[in-house]
Amino acid sequence: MKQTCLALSLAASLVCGLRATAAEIPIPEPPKDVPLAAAPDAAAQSRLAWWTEARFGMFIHWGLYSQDGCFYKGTNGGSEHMMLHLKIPLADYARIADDFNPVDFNAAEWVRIAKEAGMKYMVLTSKHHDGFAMYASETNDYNIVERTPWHRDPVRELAEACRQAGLKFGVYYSLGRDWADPDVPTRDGYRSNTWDYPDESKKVFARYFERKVKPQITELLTHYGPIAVLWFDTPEQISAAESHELVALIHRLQPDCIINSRVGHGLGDYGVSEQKIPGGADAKPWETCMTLNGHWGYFKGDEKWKPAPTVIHNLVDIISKGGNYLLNVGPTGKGVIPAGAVADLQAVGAWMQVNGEAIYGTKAGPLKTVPSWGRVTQKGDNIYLHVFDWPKDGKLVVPEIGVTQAGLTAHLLADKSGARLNLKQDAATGTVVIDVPAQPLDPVDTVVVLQL
Ligand code: FHN
Repeated sequence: MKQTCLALSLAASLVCGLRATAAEIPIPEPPKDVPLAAAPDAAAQSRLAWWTEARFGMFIHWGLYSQDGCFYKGTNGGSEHMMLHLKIPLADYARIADDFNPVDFNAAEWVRIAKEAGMKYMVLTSKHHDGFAMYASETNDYNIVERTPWHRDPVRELAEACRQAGLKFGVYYSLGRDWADPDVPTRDGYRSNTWDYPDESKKVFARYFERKVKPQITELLTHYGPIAVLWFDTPEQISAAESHELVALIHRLQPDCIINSRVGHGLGDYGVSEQKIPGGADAKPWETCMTLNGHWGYFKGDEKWKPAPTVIHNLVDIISKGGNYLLNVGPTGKGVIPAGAVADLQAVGAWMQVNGEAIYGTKAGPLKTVPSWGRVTQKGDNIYLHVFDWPKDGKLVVPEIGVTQAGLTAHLLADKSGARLNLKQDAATGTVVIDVPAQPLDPVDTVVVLQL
């Protein structure tokens, strides 16, 4: 009797465990980011030159969790963390690979979508928290080439397609979370695989670091040509010495590869701001990474795409504060970027086609205050006034540009005639008032160029 009750209660808990509702499943919260310990030195600034010019990139979360939109056997897994949320045994989760066959994957198509959106770099998940390598890893066979019927290497194909299209290619790597390895502890086990490997006290990060992290970072940096970015995630229990060792390894293998701050312990070339845009500018380089809908990995049914105007305003806001924008798409298990995401990115690309000059290679504008009508970026002697809210009275007031000088000129970036706009500058305050047409050229963001 006792045995039967026990069996029934275990079965019930398993079924209940698998039946988590979407409401109970939290969207992954960002790790507590450690700010960069120091501003980039000359070598880092040199490495970052292309990245600062690029400003806008595509993040791609693609893995076994994409197979059925973060659902597992009909149960909502909530996100790319579905293995954790549903506590799917590794042996069962690995079987997703048996049917993972993205026959519609086309690297050139993904790169075309990114390029036409105005994106200049791409970062693909090479290994997410589930520990499954989305490339031909020699460290173990738990990878897309050996364990799926597809037998292809998307890191190789995307790296090549990016090179051919003139985009930079980088890889995301989950550093302190790996649910396929017995030696990856996290704080109180909160993001560990405690269902296959229940005893956190037995887990030794250094063994995982030697057995998997270093060999995989080495093969990513030696088998695929130039890797422009190593985008680490969730450093968790890595030690300072291991973070330093990892940075040294990367610089030894590919000195030009830039590293984000989630390599841990204040190291890295730039800081990460996940899903949020900081209030003010930051002297140190930083990047906002953001989902286009509500999920990183492809999530069945999430069609809540950020409208293109929102994406454009986010991009301009970020750059006006000196940051980069890494915008995420989650392709399906068949290797297709969802149509809603593509349509969004096409609309962003149309705006970038006309206004890219005011984005690429620009930095935070010279204004002391954020104008009520929009944002300001700068490149050399050009100040780009991004006007979101067009003035009703035909007068664009630019407060305190910090310089008062004769010879200031203004024109509409989208007006190919370059026709000058009348302007007046207050000698005392430096405030400039520009006479602008009754209607904006672009309802989302019309750019007025103020030339010093
Ligand atoms: O847990 C991950 C999450 O799945 C996703 O990869 C994001 C992307 O920055 N990083 C972690 C959450 O902060």
